Amino acid sequence: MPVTRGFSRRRPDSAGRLPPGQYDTGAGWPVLTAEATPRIEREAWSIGVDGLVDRPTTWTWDEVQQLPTSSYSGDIHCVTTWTKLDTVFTGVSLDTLLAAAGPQAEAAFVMAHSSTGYTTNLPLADVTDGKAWVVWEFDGKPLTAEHGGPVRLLVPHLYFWKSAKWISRLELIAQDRPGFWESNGYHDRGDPWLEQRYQGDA
Ligand SMILES: Nc1nc2c(c(=O)[nH]1)N[C@H]1C(S)=C(S)[C@@H](COP(=O)(O)O)O[C@H]1N2
Ligand SMILES: [Mo]
Repeated sequence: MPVTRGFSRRRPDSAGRLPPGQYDTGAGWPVLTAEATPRIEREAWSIGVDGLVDRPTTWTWDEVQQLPTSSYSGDIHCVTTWTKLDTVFTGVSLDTLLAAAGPQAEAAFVMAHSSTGYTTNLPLADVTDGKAWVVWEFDGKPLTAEHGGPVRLLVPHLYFWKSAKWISRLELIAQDRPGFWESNGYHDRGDPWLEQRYQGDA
């Protein structure tokens, strides 16, 4: 079957990797922040896992560095239609944090909290089994403040609003409740391949 290659700004490797309605943003990385960018020293940062867990646990920057590191190599997708291909983030898997805290049987959702007050909700199943990280490096360099440094959440298989910048707390809950953007019209789950952009989308 003949294939006609039309004019395209897309890099060849974007074929098949762009979810519907997304474009390849190339080398750029847009910044999307609802609040003022906080300047948080690594030494002042910590993350807590609490709510419906057997062992509520808080890790400081030094303590999180002692955990086994884990990297993500792949793409990220923003609901504003940019996709960034071939990103590399390094941090720790949420599986590691959750295993330490011990989710209770009733825990079914996670509310991710930023130290700024930003929140986003996720089914527990979307942040377990190697699907989510807290990360402090992008392309081998410390994550910059504008992109959520020192440490942000990374849930790359969902639209990027789920990846809370300046992450400080993961609260395990039984009943789903909307976070910041989910209360402002965004879809509850946000799967880019299903184009779950806004409430009412599939
Ligand atoms: N704390 C916080 N986290 C946030 C946001 C925000 O406004 N505040 N914006 C979200 C949205 S809509 C997107 S697309 C990504 C943007 O991340 P970036 O600025 O690193 O591209 O962060 C997400 N996490
Ligand atoms: Mo976004």
